[in-house]
Amino acid sequence: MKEFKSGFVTVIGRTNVGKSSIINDLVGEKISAITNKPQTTRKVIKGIINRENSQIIIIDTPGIHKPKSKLGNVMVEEAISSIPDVDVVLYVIDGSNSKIDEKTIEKIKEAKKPTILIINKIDLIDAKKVAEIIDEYKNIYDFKAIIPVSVKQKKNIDIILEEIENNLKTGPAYYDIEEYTNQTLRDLVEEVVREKALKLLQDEVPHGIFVETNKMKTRKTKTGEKIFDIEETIFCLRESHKGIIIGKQGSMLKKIGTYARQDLEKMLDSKVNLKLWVKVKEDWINLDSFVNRFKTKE
Ligand SMILES: Nc1nc2c(ncn2[C@@H]2O[C@H](COP(=O)(O)OP(=O)(O)OP(=O)(O)O)[C@@H](O)[C@H]2O)c(=O)[nH]1
Ligand SMILES: [Mg+2]
Repeated sequence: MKEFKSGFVTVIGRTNVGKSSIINDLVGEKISAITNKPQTTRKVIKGIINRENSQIIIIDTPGIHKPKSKLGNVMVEEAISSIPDVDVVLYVIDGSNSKIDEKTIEKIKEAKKPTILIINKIDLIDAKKVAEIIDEYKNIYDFKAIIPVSVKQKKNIDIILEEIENNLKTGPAYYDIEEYTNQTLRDLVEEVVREKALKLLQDEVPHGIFVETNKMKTRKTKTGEKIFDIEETIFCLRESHKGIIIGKQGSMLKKIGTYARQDLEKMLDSKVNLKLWVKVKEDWINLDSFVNRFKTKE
């Protein structure tokens, strides 16, 4: 019998390269929000992948960017500081925008962890370009593997797991094999609402929101059907943003609610009665009391 392997893998890279898309695909469940806006992932989220001969705990991190707030500082710090704690690093770049990020490469070199380079979004480039990127990156670091992938076209995603497994050591399953994330149900619900708001809102509004669960209860309807009563508050930075989030006669909030409810009903396999509130919390992205919630370590 093959020895059972296990270990922790962090997924790092610039914002918007597709880290969360890759993780959701590998985990097979939606645990992390995906949007075309930068800085979608706010906090470290763990996904658990159970394979026949291994358990891989994969960590989604916020994208590396130039921080403009305390929240931004924490986000980048969380991504970088995940590296020393893991067994394998997945470094994701966007094939259509593959400029070398010296600072991150420097961190990877310092950490000396087995690192796999993922070139994502190869559906947007041709084979010649892929070969050029591989050549370029081969020369800057001794990656354990370089894997060109496309989440969109589901290309080469399974190779990622094989390469991770190749670089793991013998070890036990750390989590129950029924589990697929460390996120609580509340966290997952908040992430769904935040994703819909992020997708529907424009400009600076999305970056200033966060979502908090006020209530989550199940009950039986008169006909005996299970239903979740969920109330979430969307916090934003300014009164003007609040107006935008609510929209004309509540139209935007209604849209966010409708899309979120559809996803939640699938996720919870139940009817959902979702109520959304909007509140202003001025400059929370620079308040330690709020920003510290996004830290995983002291
Ligand atoms: N064309 C193309 N788009 C992709 C692919 N993978 C992801 N995307 C898109 O890229 C955008 C960003 O994806 P995310 O998974 O949110 O990226 P991220 O790296 O987690 O971003 P942050 O959380 O902000 O750091 C989304 O619009 C995805 O749909 C791919 O293989 N091809
Ligand atoms: Mg992300």
